[in-house]
Amino acid sequence: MNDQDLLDYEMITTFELTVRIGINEYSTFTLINVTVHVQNVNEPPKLAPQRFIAQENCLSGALVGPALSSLATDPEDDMLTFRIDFDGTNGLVLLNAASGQLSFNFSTPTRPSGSGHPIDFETAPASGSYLAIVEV
Ligand SMILES: [Ca+2]
Ligand SMILES: [Ca+2]
Repeated sequence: MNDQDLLDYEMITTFELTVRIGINEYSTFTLINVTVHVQNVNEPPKLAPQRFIAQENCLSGALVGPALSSLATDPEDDMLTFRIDFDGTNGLVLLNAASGQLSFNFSTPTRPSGSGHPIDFETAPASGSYLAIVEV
């Protein structure tokens, strides 16, 4: 935990102090109340790296994992949108911007050429990096 995590608007919005102002080692003093208001900061959404398993020979349109919206959280509960920032699949995977649902798309002309199914474990194990960036 970082020190900055100790001051979280989503956990506490204000806190109060009583400050003693004195002279001569507080033989004479005044007490004042100080209220500190914590200002909210829009923090980015959180989503741990995900690893999904796909069945070979699946149909185009087959879903890949659960919708990322069901896994991502945002401290302010902002509405999240999703996009692929880097595509190591050459267009084999689509991402729904609203739900974060990944699905296969075998109709794209940019997919690697070959005679078999694009997801065939024995002849051409499809591998790639599927990196999804969650943005608010
Ligand atoms: Ca916040
Ligand atoms: Ca946020």
